[in-house]
Amino acid sequence: MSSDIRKGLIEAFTNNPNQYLSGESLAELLGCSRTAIWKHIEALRQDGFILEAVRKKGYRIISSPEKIVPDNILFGLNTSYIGRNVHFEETVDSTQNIAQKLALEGAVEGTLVVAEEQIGGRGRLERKWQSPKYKGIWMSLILKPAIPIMKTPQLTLLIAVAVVQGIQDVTGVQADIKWPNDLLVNGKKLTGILTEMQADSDRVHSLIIGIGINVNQQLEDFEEELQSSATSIYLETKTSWDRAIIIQGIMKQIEKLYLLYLEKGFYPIKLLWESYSISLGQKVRANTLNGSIFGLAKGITDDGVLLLEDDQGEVHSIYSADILMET
Ligand code: BT5
Repeated sequence: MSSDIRKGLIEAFTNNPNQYLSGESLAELLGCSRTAIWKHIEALRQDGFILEAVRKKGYRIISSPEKIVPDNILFGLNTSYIGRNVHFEETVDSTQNIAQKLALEGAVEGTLVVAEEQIGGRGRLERKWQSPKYKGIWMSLILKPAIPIMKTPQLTLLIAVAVVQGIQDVTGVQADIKWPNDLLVNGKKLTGILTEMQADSDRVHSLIIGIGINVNQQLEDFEEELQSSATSIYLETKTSWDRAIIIQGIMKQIEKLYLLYLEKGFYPIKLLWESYSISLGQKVRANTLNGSIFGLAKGITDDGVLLLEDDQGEVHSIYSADILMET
């Protein structure tokens, strides 16, 4: 069956919320027969959509299915290109690997890879990222900004702001950002972001931005070593959440901030980032691959690099590190 008709149907229902759309008008809109429309409506129903059919009025979608399927993300998504091309899989090693491959094959900007489960989910420095089935959002987004490599940290910070805002819009949970990529609630990790890239010597071809969000985990869903350091939206709100709606909220914020970034540069993003940051103005320890530096987190540069002033007054530029907050 044609996936264009399926996409078109979902878009038509999205654009006409709560309205009945007749088989005839849908057939005309999508340039196909009424039988084709009927077949696709039945297929949507089998995939878990709840659809109402009323004689002489037409069809109406009452709810989309609970499992994450691409259609759930598409139904109600109001972005123009971020997250509109969804590549979904039930179980993967890492969504990053799939997005890397798609980017090499020329995937369009805004392509989103989503999985219900990762068995080789990773953090920075090949650390493990726990990604239990049906519990969280494990996704990778492909962006293709025409920027030099040294500016890519800006995008990690942009995504962190967008994810904070998206989560807050949909669930009310307010997370803080710990430089560069952690979203914390009361000091516990809710989200991790991993930026990888495909580039030649000075230009970025594709950024592959991995976002892992703990959504519906209960405490026992976390492996023991994370139970005191991690949290989920469920644990913060005592409510389970439809992950597709959260993805939509995040895609909307990413598109908004990304367009702002492309038009106005990093400055407005930097201001927003600073307003959500808990690292700035604090004494922190930065564990880098070249050793550990203790000092005052003074700010971030226009490239998204952290500035740390040690006790001797020397200011260090930190490109990549784990930050420990010391109180
Ligand atoms: C990160 O690394 O925080 C980036 C995580 C990115 C995950 C996404 S999911 C979709 C995409 N596909 C992937 O394969 N990855 C991306 P880092 O700052 O290095 O933190 C890793 C550390 O966080 C681990 O060593 C654990 O201590 C902790 N951790 C692992 N799983 C966690 C979870 N689900 N919730 C909270 N903390 C976790």
